[in-house]
Amino acid sequence: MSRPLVQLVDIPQRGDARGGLAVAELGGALPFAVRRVYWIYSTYPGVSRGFHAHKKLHQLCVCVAGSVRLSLFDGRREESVILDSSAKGLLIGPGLWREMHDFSSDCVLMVFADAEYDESDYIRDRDQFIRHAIG
Ligand code: T46
Repeated sequence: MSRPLVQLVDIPQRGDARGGLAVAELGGALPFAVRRVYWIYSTYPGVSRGFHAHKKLHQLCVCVAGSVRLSLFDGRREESVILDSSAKGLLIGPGLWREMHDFSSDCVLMVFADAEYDESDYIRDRDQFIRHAIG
């Protein structure tokens, strides 16, 4: 049985009578030390993003508002997941082609990464990715 591509982690919820509060910390929801955080928001209707893989980067994606569908492809299998809760994070390691589709207009996708931005870590050509993934 092969390992699932979609790896979801629970984000502890510490909300109370005042409202919500979610925590992603090292050793908890975060399995790596964070060196960069970015967020994707105000995505225009019908737009899809991603269409690349990373050679080394590890990331945790949390949809803190709205919803988005993420699809992951390892060169052989494809799996898809809808992120619509700040209580779940999607871990994406290296060697996975990712695409983001169906952004809601209010979607805010927050991404925690274990390295600074480095364009040389990206594989943006799908055929090149497949060769890289399955040899
Ligand atoms: C990923 C998915 C989930 C930077 O200068 N610094 C950054 O930290 C990032 C993330 C991007 N950029 C630049 C590079 C491009 O010129 O911003 C522009 C848009 O980046 P990109 O087209 O790669 O964005 P997405 O939404 O397709 O992919 C992003 C991340 O780049 C990627 O690592 O896994 O979100």
